[in-house]
Amino acid sequence: MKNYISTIIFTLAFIVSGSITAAAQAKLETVKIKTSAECDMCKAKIEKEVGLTKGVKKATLDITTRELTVIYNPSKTTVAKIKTVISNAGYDADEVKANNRAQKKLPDCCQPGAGNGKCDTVK
Ligand SMILES: [Cu+2]
Repeated sequence: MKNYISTIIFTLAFIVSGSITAAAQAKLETVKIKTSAECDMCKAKIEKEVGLTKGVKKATLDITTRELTVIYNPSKTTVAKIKTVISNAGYDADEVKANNRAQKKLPDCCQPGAGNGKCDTVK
């Protein structure tokens, strides 16, 4: 009887751990998107907006290359959707241009070409 129970427990544990592993391995993809980020403030904003997007696991922006690396679940979102999020935040995303109104709302130092890390001096 004791063996019977431990066999059941072992089998259940095996099944549970198997499905957890399967879920964790849900196929993730990585995409690099060129943005018009100018400074750390832009970096923080883009990483936050994209990071909160459904299906996005991780978003990291390298401010020296302006490239955003996004790890996402392709069954939950698309690259086009991610680019739209970036555009709506006020930044270019590859071929997708920044949403004009959102871009105008950005601080002066975050406007395209204004950069040079001046955002740090803004209140
Ligand atoms: Cu900025």
